[in-house]
Amino acid sequence: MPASVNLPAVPAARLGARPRLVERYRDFLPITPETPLITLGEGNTPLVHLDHVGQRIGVPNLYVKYEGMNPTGSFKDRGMVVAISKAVEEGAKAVICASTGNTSASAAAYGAVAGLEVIVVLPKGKIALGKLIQAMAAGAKVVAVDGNFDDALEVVREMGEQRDHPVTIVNSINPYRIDGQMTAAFETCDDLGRAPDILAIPVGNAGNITAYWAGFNRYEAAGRIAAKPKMFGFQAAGAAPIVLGHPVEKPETIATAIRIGNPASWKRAEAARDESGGLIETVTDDEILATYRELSTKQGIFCEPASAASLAGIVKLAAAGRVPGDATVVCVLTGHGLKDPETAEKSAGGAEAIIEAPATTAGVMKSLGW
Ligand code: AN7
Repeated sequence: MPASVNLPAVPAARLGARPRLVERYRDFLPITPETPLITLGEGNTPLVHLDHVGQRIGVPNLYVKYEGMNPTGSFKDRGMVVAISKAVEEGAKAVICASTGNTSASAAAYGAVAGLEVIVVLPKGKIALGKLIQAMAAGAKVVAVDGNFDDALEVVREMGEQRDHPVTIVNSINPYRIDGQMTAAFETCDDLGRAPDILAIPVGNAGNITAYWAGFNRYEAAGRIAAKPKMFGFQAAGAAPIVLGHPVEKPETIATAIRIGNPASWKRAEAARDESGGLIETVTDDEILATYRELSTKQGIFCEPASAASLAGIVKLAAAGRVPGDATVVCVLTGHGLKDPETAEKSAGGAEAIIEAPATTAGVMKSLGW
């Protein structure tokens, strides 16, 4: 018998130590015996206590859920693993999404392993470099359109409706995306042993705030938690349609991931806010970048700018006395810092921040001023 037929299976006990996301939360997901088991090891992301920042702002029970630790570096993998698995189950050959970058990186990776054709429609020139490269590396067809995310999503909606070339949309208007993303709320509760008092989250297309709120509701209904958190959503000041109460024609922010002027899940974000007694407010690019730097330099956590909006919002509200000091607060850090190397480099002082020296001990010591 050829050796390849005899490859040992991964021992069951080892799989049990770090169960697949869709297996761990199977009871809450639309998984059937026919759903293929596609996985890249998504979920199980760290809940990290923010000692330094928590002390500084007077909220000692402050945590981040570091979603940058997912396989493609963002929370999108939780929903994408379900959306792609269901697409395969339902016989799809091609998937498509509009994206500010992370959805496309995730769709490209999961589409690749599932053997699907992947088309990603992106706002030209507005995608952080790491995300663009990820989609290209995975072999997705990358289409850059002369418009913003909202324009790209409109195109994708229409592409999903035409019948000449059947294609499944994997944006968060696909309900399986929301189903999968609920698992982040489940993990947060399982790790804390309860729900947080406040869940802070960046809001772009508003799929994630919708998913967390659905997740907390499902967990409460199942008797796993006794109470639900207040949902605190944060939009970038230059891309804040929900806060303003009307679409923003030309959204602008350094946080390109949430540069969205007309969120698809607008109404559901408002419902999460109102049903939970929470809020959706703005943070400026300066506030986002200050928190982004503090996370890196004081906590060792490197996230992308959009992610820092959640903690930036809590920092701002705490300074205004609007976060109780005894509250357990979880801020979702949605994506990894390596996604946007250009902003990271600029924020850290650019090439000038690098000390040049001869390749000798004496030379390096001298350059350090020792
Ligand atoms: C890092 O990839 O919309 O409110 O096309 O990448 O669920 O849209 C990304 C969104 C927050 C906002 N943080 O989440 C896309 C896209 C990061 C993100 C959001 C996004 P939603």
